Amino acid sequence: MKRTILITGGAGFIGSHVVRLFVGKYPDCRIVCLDKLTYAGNPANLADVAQAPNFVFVKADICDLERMRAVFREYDVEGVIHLAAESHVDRSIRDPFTFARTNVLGTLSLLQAASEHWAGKTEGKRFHHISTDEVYGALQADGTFFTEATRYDPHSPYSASKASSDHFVRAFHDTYGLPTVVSNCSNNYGPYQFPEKLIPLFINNIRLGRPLPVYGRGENVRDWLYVEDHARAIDAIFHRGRIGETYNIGGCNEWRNIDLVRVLVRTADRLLGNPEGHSEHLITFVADRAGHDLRYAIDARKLREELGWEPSLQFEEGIEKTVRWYLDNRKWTDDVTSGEYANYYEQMYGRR
Ligand code: NAD
Ligand code: TDX
Repeated sequence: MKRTILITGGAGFIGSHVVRLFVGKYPDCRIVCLDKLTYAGNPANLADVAQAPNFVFVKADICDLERMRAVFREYDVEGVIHLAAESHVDRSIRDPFTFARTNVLGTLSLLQAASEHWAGKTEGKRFHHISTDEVYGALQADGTFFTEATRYDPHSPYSASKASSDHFVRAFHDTYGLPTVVSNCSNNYGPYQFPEKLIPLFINNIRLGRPLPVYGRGENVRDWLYVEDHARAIDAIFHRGRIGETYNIGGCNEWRNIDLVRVLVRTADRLLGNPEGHSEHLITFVADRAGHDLRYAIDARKLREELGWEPSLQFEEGIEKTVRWYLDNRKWTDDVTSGEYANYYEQMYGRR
């Protein structure tokens, strides 16, 4: 193997797509997927690459500094793509400490292990930190965008923890010369997303005839990107992005939640063979999320102009593929919504 790339959070939603892309595209690189396998991490997401000769799985907690040091030594890690995180805003409102621990202290452990292992020999090394557009706060519905120069203004415990981790990454670059790069992406959708997030939760609820809990009036706007396009952007930034830089990644694809939900209902009803409008009555307006950011929208010009990346899928095509995947893979959703998650769902939305 030519070199080892460590991908943290690789058993989660986006991480599994990044691992799949890298395992297939770089057969000469050893891809070490490190994951604690929290409720959001699922080995089934990696079933199709688990036997590949260049794939290694390590079950570990990024907060365990000694373990991170050992992993860097054992595999002589030369590149890191760091996705491991607690990622759900609603959970962060209920349990901010877990978010501070994993997202801040976990990132700090990895940075420390990388800077010790690479001390004095940073040539060819790279630490790519995966972050979110939520660190920039909220936009009004006024056509403005987040750029790489937008001031950080996080509102939720989740985005505050991600913002803090971003600051630590930049501090390690500026203080210790760690070769870092940061990317901030908008909302992802596609296969293998845990069904607590809007799109997979609603597809599952339509299938089961359960209410679709739209927060507030459904007027919040998100910029949606198909997950494989995010994975391709990470590939471009990890290999060709400039050290010390930040790259925004976005779909140029803004939707008000309520409009998106109507598209989901129409698409799922059609694919389920239901008459048009069959599941519309499931749309239920519920209490708004505390501190709910009104609008996110990314200006991804820097990524396009410097690295030539563009989203490849039209939204209609991406949504069709996504709804079809969840309907064709009911067992995947059923498996991850039983057990502990069933209790969580009940606490959040009440018994259905
Ligand atoms: P996810 O919740 O689906 O997956 C997170 C993964 O991290 C899981 O496999 C989990 O087991 C693992 N993990 C959690 N805590 C860990 C720990 N202490 N040690 C080791 N592994 C741990 O999340 P996702 O949606 O795939 O997001 C991945 C990354 O991308 C996150 O950093 C998130 O902030 C960022 N991001 C997500 C989105 C999005 O729309 N989902 C958008 C922009 C950025
Ligand atoms: O039941 C719901 N009802 C609802 O109206 C849920 C789960 C969500 N919503 C709304 C809240 C948001 O405006 O839908 C929008 C999308 O919600 P989520 O899927 O929870 O995503 P969001 O809060 O926007 O954050 C996501 O994108 C940025 C990811 O979860 C983050 O990890 C990522 O950083």
